[in-house]
Amino acid sequence: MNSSEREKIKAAYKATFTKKIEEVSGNCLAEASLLKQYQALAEMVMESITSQWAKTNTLYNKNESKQVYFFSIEFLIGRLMKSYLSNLGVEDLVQECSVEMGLDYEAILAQESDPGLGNGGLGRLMACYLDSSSAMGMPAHGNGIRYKYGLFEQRIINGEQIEVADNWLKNGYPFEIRNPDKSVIVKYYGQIHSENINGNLTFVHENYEPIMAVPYDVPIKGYRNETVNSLRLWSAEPLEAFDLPCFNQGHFLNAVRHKSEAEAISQILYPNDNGFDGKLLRLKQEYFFVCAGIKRIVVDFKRSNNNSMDGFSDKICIHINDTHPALCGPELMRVLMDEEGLGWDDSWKITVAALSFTNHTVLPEALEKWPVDMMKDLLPRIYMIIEEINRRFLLELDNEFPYDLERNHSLSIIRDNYVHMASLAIVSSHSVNGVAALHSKILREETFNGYYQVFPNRFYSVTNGVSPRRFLMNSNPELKTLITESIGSAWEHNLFHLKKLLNYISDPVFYEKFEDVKLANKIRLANYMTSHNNVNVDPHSIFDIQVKRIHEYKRQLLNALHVLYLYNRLKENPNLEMAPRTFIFAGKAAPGYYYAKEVIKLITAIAELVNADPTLHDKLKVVFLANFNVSLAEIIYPAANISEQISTAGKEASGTGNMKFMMNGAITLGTMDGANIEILEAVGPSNIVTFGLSADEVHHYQKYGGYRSIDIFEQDPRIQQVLHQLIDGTLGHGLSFQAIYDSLLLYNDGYFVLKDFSAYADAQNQVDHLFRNPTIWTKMSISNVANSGIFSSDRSIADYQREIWKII
Ligand code: NBG
Repeated sequence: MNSSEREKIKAAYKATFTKKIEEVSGNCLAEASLLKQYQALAEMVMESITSQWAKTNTLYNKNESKQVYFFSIEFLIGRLMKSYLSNLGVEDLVQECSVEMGLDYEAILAQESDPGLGNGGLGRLMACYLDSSSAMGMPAHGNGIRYKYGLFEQRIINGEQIEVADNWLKNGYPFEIRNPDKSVIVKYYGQIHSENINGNLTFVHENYEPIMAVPYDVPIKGYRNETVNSLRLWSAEPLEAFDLPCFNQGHFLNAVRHKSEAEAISQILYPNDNGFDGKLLRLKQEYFFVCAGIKRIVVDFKRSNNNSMDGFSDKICIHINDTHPALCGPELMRVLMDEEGLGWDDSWKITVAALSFTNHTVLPEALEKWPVDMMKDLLPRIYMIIEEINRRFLLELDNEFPYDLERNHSLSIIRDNYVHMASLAIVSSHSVNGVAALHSKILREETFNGYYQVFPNRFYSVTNGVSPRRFLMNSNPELKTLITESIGSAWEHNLFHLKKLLNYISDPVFYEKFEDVKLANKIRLANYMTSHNNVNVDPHSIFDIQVKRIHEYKRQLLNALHVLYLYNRLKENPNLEMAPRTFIFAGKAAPGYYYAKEVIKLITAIAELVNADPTLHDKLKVVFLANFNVSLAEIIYPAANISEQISTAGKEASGTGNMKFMMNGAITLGTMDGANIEILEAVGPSNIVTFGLSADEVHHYQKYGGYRSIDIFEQDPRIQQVLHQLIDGTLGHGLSFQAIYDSLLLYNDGYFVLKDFSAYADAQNQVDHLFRNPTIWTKMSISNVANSGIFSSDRSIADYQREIWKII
């Protein structure tokens, strides 16, 4: 495009935007608020996407290519405006025009609320997979719940986490289209009876409570291509908003009660990450989006397939993201048998061929199981089908492993009066995969070993990935420009091309520019910390960052104890030679997770102690950033020097923050856990710092004992000092962290914090030495960016396509 063409396009954009402002606000541009400016821009974006969306849908409706549906209880999509603009290829233009019109582009974008429709990695992974599928022109859609209130907003008040409801829809959401014509009725409770209709045994559901599932569709636009896939989020509504007879009889409250009971289903996201909350409402949610999603898929499929279900599993993949959508198995069976009139065997064949399952955790407390009575009562027909699936599965087991009653019982989907959702998902899917090599190995050898012996060919491994568009190009535009200037733009479509950066590893000019980019990003984060935390930090200090959900297994505690130890060393020797350090933490604790909240309190208490101490001469700073979410994450990753990935080995299925940090040039300081192991393989041992027990060692201790935390305590004066400080008032008058202290000593340190402490302190020392040699450090940092191609979610999607969905 030459410059006069560009000027013409800009003039047209400005005119349309001005007109749009009038339409959405009834005011002229000069008087329009930032919110109205954002809404006007959002409408323009939707207008330019919707025709491509319609075209994509028409193409898909012909059923020519196989389509994938991700069923997930979470989709942590983050703000979308920037992605849309950049995927449309108009971001520069809009930014330029905004400046020329005297508007504040960044402030306009900041009007968008961050849809908190997920807790953490599991939901964010889905968002990255949708982004990648569209970027690769692959038909894949999301199917989930449109929570009215997403994950709570976290405030830190007096050092403690306070939860505030996240009313993300308060100003409306411009990127969704409500499609009430595609609503589905979901049936709960009631009774089932069988009838002989035309010689066929038919199951009839009576006296059920109907709830209307109304879909809201969000377009997922591909990067600089024509593909627009859909994220379908279901909202619960009553069939009749108002019970008129009830109202007429004067029972006003009862007349609306039904409405709020129905809406409750999509009202809130359960705030547990890697944890299970066996509430009835959660089970209702799980069936809600499964039932509605499957119904629409079947209706759409049949419409373009001469009203027949033939070839369904050749064209449709239903992907079960963790166990929450495991009811997909029995629900698809129900539809095929009760609504489509197929027999059990045909239905089962289709079901297993259509379903695939990804497991995301091995923590026993996170594995879902529902009481039989609850399931039977709420979902009577589904429960019948689960029983039958199980009966047939046990028969097969009996044939294969006769007389092995104990083992066969342990594999039963229904056991000890619970329905085990992972078992259900494994038995009804043709594939089961873990999310990193180590995790998949643990699934095969431990967690699901019994199933692995029965279905050895069902097990796969696909290492997670993250969207390079969101987590590199859009969040670190300076680095993007530098990379493209150096190696051309092919990497934007194939992240493996980043390897070409290795040619610059000894180029001083590139070095300097690379360091400048990192510094600029650190200054941006430092400014954020000044304005939000009222703490001034030195942007030249090591930005050592741990951001993720707060969980015992992720061991923020290990990090915090080490900070306290470093503080003690500095107090003892103020001339201690060390590079200044800024320890940055962020992450939410589940509201009911007392211990995790204590850890937040501990970190903020340490921050108070350290930041206020002038004798440290700014060598040490500690900051806890409130309300970690996707938008904050986008500012944090580009500014990191150190990426803390210090979970107890064997517990973190993969981690994806580790990949986002790496892509932005942070050095991983990590245990041999999850995808850290593959990061080590990708960058080589000299570009990462690892430490601590291996998963095998942890497993061994857990199985056979032999670890006594008290022994470590008694032998290590550093640990003694730090642990005493937890309870002796050092951290604030009247503040005592007895629960943490007890967990480490009285309850024998279940996450091996003390066991790994010494190795961690050594690793931190190593980091300090490396950082003090800028040439080495920058080289390590460049290597990390250059070798991060494998962690693009485009690669993960390609793996899924090939291995699991068998899309050629
Ligand atoms: C999380 C794991 C992470 C993993 C993400 C995405 C759950 C249940 N699991 O390690 O803890 O990266 O899933 O796979 O949230």
